[in-house]
Amino acid sequence: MRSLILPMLMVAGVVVAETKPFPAVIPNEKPDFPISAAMERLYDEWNPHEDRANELYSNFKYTELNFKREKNVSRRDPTKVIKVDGIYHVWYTGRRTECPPVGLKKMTETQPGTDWDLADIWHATSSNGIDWVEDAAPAVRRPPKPEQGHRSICTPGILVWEGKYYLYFQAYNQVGGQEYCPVRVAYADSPNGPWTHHPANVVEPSPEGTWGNIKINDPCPVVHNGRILIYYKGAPIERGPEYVLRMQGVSFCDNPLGPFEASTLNPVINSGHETCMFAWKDGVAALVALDGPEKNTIQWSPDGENFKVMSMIQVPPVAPGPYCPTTFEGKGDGRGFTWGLCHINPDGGGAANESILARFDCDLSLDHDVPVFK
Ligand code: AAL
Repeated sequence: MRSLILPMLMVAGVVVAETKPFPAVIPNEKPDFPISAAMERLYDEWNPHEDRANELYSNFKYTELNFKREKNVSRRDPTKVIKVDGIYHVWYTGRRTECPPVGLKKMTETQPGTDWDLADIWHATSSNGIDWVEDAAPAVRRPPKPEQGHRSICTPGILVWEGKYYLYFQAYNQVGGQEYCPVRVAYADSPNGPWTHHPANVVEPSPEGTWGNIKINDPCPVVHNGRILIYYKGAPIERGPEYVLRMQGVSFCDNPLGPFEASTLNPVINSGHETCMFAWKDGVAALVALDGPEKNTIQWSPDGENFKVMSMIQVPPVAPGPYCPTTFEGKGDGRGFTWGLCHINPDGGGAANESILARFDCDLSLDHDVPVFK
């Protein structure tokens, strides 16, 4: 609300606020003379000192990873990076097939429909976060038929909880536009495995007729207030323009093997494609990219359910997996991150080509004395 002690002018009996030119030195406080709607917003919604003073704003720099590009080999949707005994670890969707994706109508038992079809979960390690070495075989393989996920397991999210490791992933029996896809989990005592498939679904699509009733994509675990939160993208049956696709919800549990209980407020993010949530101060932040009216923003929520847009970002990483250890500490002191891995579709088509992994560098960290990439 505009201050009540505005300088007033009497014009033909009508009281109007005195206008003034906007000063060259941007005032710290909202001026008490008329300003435009954009300048009102600058004070009410944003920060008069621009994004350089905004801790949740950053630019992003990209570097391709050192993996050799091979025909019909795809790497995408990396987890967060974790560091254990001085070694960085990441997991991702890995596809090695006899041909490129042939589309949903032509796919066969051995020919993939999409880039994430006929996939397993692969693992790579690094001593410096720059040079990566991929294991010789998948870390978690598709389970045998008829177990859920026998066609493809993909788009993993890592959780470190009480000294154990949990990989959540999309589990498809059939990949396609309208196919049922719950989240499953595999667990291990070491990041090097061996991994054991948990035999039940841990996050189910939401009930018939609701926003996430077909698939749960991109499971993204965060620890907040002593609980495990799994964020995900939901997809309803596509029945025309009234359906807003690609919103994100959250489920809670105290046990990493679930079953997770959905927030009654879902969806909690109205935009975005792949999920990227991380602990920030005593709440949860989300990097929201690619789709929806609030794409290319960073948002924050004190409770993990009610998010506010904090910054607008340019060229954000796609499917980001940041290195942010505080995300699993659950101490209410999330410190953010300065780098991570993401994927790129160098040939343009998201579902029809091989993807590659890249490293991004940024400054979404509370631990930098001197801001970089702002
Ligand atoms: C990804 C994710 C989900 C989608 C597809 C594979 O980047 O959003 O996992 O289903 O693309």
